[in-house]
Amino acid sequence: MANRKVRGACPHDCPDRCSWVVTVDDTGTAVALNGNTDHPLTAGRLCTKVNGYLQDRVYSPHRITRALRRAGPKGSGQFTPIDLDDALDEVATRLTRIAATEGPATIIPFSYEGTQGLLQSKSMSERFFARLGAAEVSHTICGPTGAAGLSAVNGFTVGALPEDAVHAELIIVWGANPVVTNQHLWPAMLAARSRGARIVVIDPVATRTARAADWHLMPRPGSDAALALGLAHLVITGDFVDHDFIATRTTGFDELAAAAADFTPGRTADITGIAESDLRALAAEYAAARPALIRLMVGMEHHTNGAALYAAIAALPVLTGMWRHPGGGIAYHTSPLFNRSLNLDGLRMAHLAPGPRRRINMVQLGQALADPDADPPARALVVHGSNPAVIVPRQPLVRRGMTRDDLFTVVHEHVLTDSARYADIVLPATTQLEHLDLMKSWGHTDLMLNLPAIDPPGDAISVTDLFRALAARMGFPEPCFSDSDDDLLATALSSTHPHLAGITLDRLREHGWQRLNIPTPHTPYAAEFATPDGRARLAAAARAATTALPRPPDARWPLQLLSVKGLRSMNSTYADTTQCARDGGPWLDLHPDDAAARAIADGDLIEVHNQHATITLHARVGARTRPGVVAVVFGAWSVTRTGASGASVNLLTPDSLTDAGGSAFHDTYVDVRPAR
Ligand SMILES: Nc1nc2c(c(=O)[nH]1)N[C@H]1C(S)=C(S)[C@@H](COP(=O)(O)OP(=O)(O)OC[C@H]3O[C@@H](n4cnc5c(=O)[nH]c(N)nc54)[C@H](O)[C@@H]3O)O[C@H]1N2
Ligand SMILES: Nc1nc2c(c(=O)[nH]1)N[C@H]1C(S)=C(S)[C@@H](COP(=O)(O)OP(=O)(O)OC[C@H]3O[C@@H](n4cnc5c(=O)[nH]c(N)nc54)[C@H](O)[C@@H]3O)O[C@H]1N2
Ligand code: SF4
Ligand SMILES: [Mo]
Repeated sequence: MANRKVRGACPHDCPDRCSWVVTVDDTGTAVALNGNTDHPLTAGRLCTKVNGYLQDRVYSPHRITRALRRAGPKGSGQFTPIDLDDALDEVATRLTRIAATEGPATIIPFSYEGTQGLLQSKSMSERFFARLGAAEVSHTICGPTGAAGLSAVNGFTVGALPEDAVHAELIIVWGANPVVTNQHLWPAMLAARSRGARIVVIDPVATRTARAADWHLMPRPGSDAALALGLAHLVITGDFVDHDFIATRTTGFDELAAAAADFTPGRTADITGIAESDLRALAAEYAAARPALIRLMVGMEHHTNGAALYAAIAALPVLTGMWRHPGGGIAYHTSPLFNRSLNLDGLRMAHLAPGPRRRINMVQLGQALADPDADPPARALVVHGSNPAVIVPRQPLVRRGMTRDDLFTVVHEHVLTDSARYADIVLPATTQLEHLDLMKSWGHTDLMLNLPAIDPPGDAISVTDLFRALAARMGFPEPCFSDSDDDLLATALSSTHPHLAGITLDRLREHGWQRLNIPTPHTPYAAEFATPDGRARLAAAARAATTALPRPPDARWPLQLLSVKGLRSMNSTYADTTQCARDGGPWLDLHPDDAAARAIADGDLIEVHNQHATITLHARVGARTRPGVVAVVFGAWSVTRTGASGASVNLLTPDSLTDAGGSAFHDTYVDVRPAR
């Protein structure tokens, strides 16, 4: 029998959402995983991380294929394999008892973006926890802060489509690192460059994208609202504004002009650390481009004034009328196009909840877990598709909570992550090659079908099967808990929204993906904005002025720590792999002035410390950051595969919130010293 080819899609929390093809031999073994050559953005290429998916996850010797019961102290990683049925019985019995005696609100489900498949992450599990009346964890960590800032001005977050970058004459990559985090968009930017466009990067760190750009500006972290208002001031005083656009499509111009007037080039230069001459040059270049495109992603939102930064930036394409032009304006996430068109409510069935549910902000999971006097206290934690012991800020508190003996913890995983080590019961999860799923994208507009290619190894169970099995054991009578994965797929697609017109399951099966019905090029605000009166609200950008000033320095912790995404890891996924360990990291990027002041040389082992914790890393001394700013790749686990202690950066981050309730990861101040 010849090899079979099965179409699927990468499950990761990555805007590229690659389309892939799995080659399966006649023994049912996946022998190759390749990017789909038919998909325009994927263009036949996956990435460094996922090229290793077969050996690092699917067939990894470290993969969990049996259920495990804890056999040592929490966190020790000592487990005994048990039968899957026994494990499911135990989980069902414990959750039933906790719900009956302590109340269902003491049960905390924690899932995040390990897989972005709608079936695996947003269907049966959501129905189960709604029906149980468990606490509900708000997914605030990635995107909502930036989205709040953009929609405050535009009324909606979707702007230009990333691939329309090719039409731009100037591309400002503002607080984003596409060469690492959005690799399949970068070629569209390079195509624009080959047609004469310039690429400018605004980032306090000299990222790979910054190094590949035509011009790199390095502002002080968190000073971008001041930068945007300073540019707005130059655009207004230089009369680079689009008067007709302002008169017919906006409100609040006078408020914005008044607020921006305080951000003279001199003062803006003082606040941002960007030279006055550079500010003037950037404003002139921006205003002259037809059009200019600003690419925003997520990393920049992790400041206390995160939403304000995005709102201030949103003023620039409004003032200059950039939204009139294909490829002009701002490109941000495309996922709302799917959210509004697919039948997600039908998947989730939130109405199954017996009443209003307790809400916990995921940023403050540590408080919910560790506080014995919380009303109510946490009694169970059920994790799938996430690694809270690494990705949530203020880890000392999260881990203290996860160590509690009176907390029953279940983790559904591929490998023994930091979080899994704290579990009472670990359940083996299927990988993307072993389950069906429907995938939306937050970086393009193609809906994708992921077909299972191989059988799950051992006792590995999908998220949908896991929660069906628990619902059956717990006696939930609703027929929706018997829906098959095919039923769920049909539910997701049952919508009359025009974006889905012509998209059928048959077409998805045949091609692997289907583009939403969105006009190309996409000029969403050329005629009107998505606000009630159709006008952009410039007053929302003006309000950013009140939070635009940087925090005064603190002598105890003089260095601001930025934690950024890594080339060889996907958040904390793959941090355990040998390919990720290849460059010897994680490294702390340190400016030569800051290194010299502390007698630290390149490559030295150093301690990074603040009031929360101390972690040990190697210093990488160079001009990759501004003086006073240090940067580290986020995602390392505390316990690596070899058992050595790694350096999880979230041991140092606070659980303070952004102005839209997200995580202010970058609100982290530290000092460094040579390791003793
Ligand atoms: N290889 C890889 N790809 C990924 C991921 C990964 O872990 N690895 N993660 C995925 C996920 S979940 C996400 S959300 C995206 C994130 O994608 P990005 O947002 O592109 O990535 P980040 O590294 O979080 O942040 C981008 C940049 O913001 C900069 N920044 C921080 N503070 C400021 C500031 O105040 N001003 C300015 N101008 N810049 C600032 C940082 O220095 C950083 O270089 O990437 C996705 N893609
Ligand atoms: N300091 C700092 N912290 C950050 C960030 C930062 O930039 N700096 N970035 C933040 C951002 S933007 C994000 S999005 C979050 C990411 O946080 P998470 O979404 O939690 O990301 P991962 O660390 O990749 O953890 C996902 C886990 O899900 C598992 N998984 C994958 N597929 C499946 C499946 O099908 N079933 C089950 N049961 N499990 C599966 C993986 O093995 C992995 O361990 O981290 C946030 N934390
Ligand atoms: S992680 Fe991103 S770039 Fe890599 S294969 Fe998945 S979607 Fe493509
Ligand atoms: Mo993210």
